[in-house]
Amino acid sequence: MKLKIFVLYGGKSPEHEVSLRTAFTVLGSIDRRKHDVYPVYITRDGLWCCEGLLDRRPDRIEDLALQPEARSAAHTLGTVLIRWISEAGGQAVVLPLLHGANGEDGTVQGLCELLGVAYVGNGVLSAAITLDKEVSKRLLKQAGIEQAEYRCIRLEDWRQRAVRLMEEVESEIGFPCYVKPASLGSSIGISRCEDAIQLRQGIETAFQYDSKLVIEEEIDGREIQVAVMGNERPLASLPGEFIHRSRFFDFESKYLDKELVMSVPAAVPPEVTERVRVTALKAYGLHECSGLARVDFFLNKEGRLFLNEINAFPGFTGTSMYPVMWERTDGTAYGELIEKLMDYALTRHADRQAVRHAR
Ligand code: G1L
Repeated sequence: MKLKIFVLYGGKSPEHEVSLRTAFTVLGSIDRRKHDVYPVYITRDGLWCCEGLLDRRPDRIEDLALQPEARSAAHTLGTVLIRWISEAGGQAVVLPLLHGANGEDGTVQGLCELLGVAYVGNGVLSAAITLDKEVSKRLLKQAGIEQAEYRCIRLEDWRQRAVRLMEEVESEIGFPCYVKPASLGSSIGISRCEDAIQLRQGIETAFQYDSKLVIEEEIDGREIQVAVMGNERPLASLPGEFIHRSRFFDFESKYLDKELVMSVPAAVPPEVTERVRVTALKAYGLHECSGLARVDFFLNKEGRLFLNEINAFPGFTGTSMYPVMWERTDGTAYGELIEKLMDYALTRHADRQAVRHAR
C-alpha cells in the first residue's frame, strides 16, 4: 500500500502566499507513482479544505486554493484532516507547510500528535521555542553561543516604566538597533532604529504584534546560513551566503537597488565552515530540533561568528536557500530531500510510539 502524504498549506498567517507557492513546488515534485498525495488547504479564515487524492500534477498555484465544503462551514480545528486520515487508513505522514499562529508555533504539530499521525519537521517543543526569539536567545546565551547583544521588554513593564527602559536600551544596546516582536516568524512588526524617536516608535509598533519584544544591536557582517537535517544524529550542510549587492537600478536618477545573491558554498575559510557547522548542530540540539532547521549567522570582519536565528520552518521553494544548500553539499535533489525528511518523520514517529506512557 502506498504511503499517504497530507500536504497542509495556506493558513491564517501573513505567509499564506508563500505557503501556497511552497505547496505548489512540493506537490509538483512528489512522485505520485510511489505515494498518494492529499492536498489540504487552510483558508485565510482558518477553514480546512480537502478534496481527497491529488490525481495530477497541479498546473497553477490558484488551483491549490480549494473551496470549503458548502455544508460544513465549521471545518476548523482540522476535522477534515481527522476524517481523511481515518478514512484513508494505512500509513500516513503530514507535511505541514505553514507559518505563524496555528501552524508554525507547534499547534498543528500538536494536532498531529493527538491524531497519532507522523509529520515532517519539528515537533511541538522545537516549533514553539524556535518561534519565540526571546526563549531561543536565552538558550543560546546559556550555552555560551555568541549572538548580538539584546534586551527583552514586556508590555506590562513598558507600561510601568517606559522612560527608564528607553534609557536602558540606549546605554546597553545603542544605535542602530532592531526591535522585533518576540514571536513572529515573518518580518512583520520589525523596525531598524537609529535614534530614540525611532526606537520609541519601533517599540510601539512591535507591541501591536506581541506583548514581548526583543531589541538587538545591529551586527555588521556577512549573512551565513547552514542547513541541518536529521533527528538524533543530525547532519549539517556546507554554509551558504546571502550577498546584498548594490547596483544602479536606474542610471538616470542614480536610484540604488539592492540585489540579493545566493552563494553556495559560501566563500569562507575551511576553519569558518567548520565553526559554522559545529555551532549550527549545537543550536539544533539545544532547541530539541528534529527533521530540519536552517541556522543563520553573521560573520564580522574580525571573524567573529554571531548566531542570528534558528529557523525551524525555512523557505522551501526550489530556489530557497535550504534545498539549494543540500543540493550543493551532497547532490540531494529537491524531491529526494522531501523523501529524506519523510523518512526522518516516520522514524521519529515509530520511536515515539515505542515509548511507554504508563507504568
Ligand atoms: F515539512 C517541513 F519540511 F518540515 C517544512 C515545513 C515548513 C519545511 C519548510 C517549511 N516552511 C514553511 O512552511 C514556509 C517557510 C514556507 C512558511 Cl509558509
